[in-house]
Amino acid sequence: MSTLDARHRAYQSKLAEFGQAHLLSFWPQLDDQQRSQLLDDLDQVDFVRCAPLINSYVRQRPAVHVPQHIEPPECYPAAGEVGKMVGSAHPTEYAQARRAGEDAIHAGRVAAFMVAGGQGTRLGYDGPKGAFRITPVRDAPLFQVFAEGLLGTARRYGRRPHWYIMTSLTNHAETTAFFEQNRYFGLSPDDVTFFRQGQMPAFLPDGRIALAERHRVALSPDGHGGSLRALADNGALADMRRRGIDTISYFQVDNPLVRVIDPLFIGLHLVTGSEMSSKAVRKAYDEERVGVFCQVDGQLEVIEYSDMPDELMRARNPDATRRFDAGSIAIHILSRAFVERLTTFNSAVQLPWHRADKQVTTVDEAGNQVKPASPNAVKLEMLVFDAIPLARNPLVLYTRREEEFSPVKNAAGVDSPATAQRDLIRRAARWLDTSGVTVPRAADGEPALPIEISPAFALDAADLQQQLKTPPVLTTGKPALFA
Ligand code: UD2
Repeated sequence: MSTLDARHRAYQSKLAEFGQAHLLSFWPQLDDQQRSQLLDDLDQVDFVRCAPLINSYVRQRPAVHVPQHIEPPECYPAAGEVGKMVGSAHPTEYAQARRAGEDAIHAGRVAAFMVAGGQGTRLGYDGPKGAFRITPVRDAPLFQVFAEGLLGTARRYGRRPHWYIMTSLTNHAETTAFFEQNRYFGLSPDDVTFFRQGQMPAFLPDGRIALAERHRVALSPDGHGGSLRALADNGALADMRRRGIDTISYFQVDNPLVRVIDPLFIGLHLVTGSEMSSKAVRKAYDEERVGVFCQVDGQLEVIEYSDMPDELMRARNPDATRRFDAGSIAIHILSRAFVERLTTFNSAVQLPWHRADKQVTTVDEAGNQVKPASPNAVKLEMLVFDAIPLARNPLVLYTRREEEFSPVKNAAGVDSPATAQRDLIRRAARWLDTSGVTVPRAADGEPALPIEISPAFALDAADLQQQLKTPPVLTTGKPALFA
């Protein structure tokens, strides 16, 4: 019997046991290559893990837990807005925290961790999102911006942090090839570790796993919450232990303004004994599509924008400011020991699953592909911020949006390449202003030239001031590059 036949037989009984025998219904019509592809897809499915989820999340909607008390949390103010931390519970000064962060970076205890396994559907870009070109002068891709953040960190703090990058099955090969083609953007291949996240199948409402084609299971990444398990399963946590890394700086692939390694944030995390720390910005408007930090029945949590009760989303304080104003920008520091605690086999914690009803291309009984006009399938995802309530001493640090957050989500309009580029230019102009450089401006106050500051050249305004030996002369309309 061929290996293919043996695998087929094994799956025949396994799928029957799990009520998923339909996945092999087109077997007789498939050629050997397709058969092998189908079996490979089935290998990606953890049937034991899926079985209980089908009952509790797919066939019925999970019961919505309505919290009793939702309050705004206490957050650390943005650096620059207040000199000292608030509250008697946090007497340490920011300067001291920043030094602790710098020491940890210098000692090689900190790694960068980027989640880049998403499908980037909204942007409509065909390829890994990090390959999307974003900077205003060099047209450099997102990946390059982050790589240069690490080069700038090495220049400033004397140590180049290791970079872990989570991809998914669909974009892994393209991502690694892009780094190779671009010679790792000045990093060394030894500085970067890529690994793939887990996959989950899409389910039909009756609990059957959907086929995307006659020989393909409808699989998609299991959400950025899958990153914690993926760090463990792919040996990244063990690798960190070997390298002496105990602190993980987590960010998303879509935000070119991110500070990939921020000494103040890292230091606050360390001096307060936090296991998971998060950055927030003040929300731009009530309906902004960011999760909101809340104190839920006494515990710090993120409530996703789609789950936030309308009256709370719009609630105001007596002074007319927004009551729930701390928007999550998906930047976190995690202690390695915390991720180990959540993922170690004996005491592994399952993050909750989130159900999303999606339009998924499937096949009909004759094997023809069907593109649905409305949601026809259920996808399940884990979200990384669901780890916050499991952490000891979690904290939230406000930061200034214009300095650190302008994501590329949509092809046009809000959170698009155009707004991210505008914000990169505005930030560069502000940093130059602080350094005493005259920035030509148009009548509306916007910088009158494209400006780009590579994070390898300067990480923030103070860094730029030090780096500029002679003040440059900027000319209207003439692109200015600091790299
Ligand atoms: C996320 C947050 C939102 C806010 C916003 C800030 C959720 C549900 N919402 O919104 O509260 O903080 O970001 O920009 O998280 N990814 C993976 N694997 C996956 C899914 C996603 O690596 O399976 C990565 C993806 O590549 C990207 C990031 O996670 O880097 C964000 O994913 P998204 O675009 O689905 O999140 P979004 O915009 O709904």
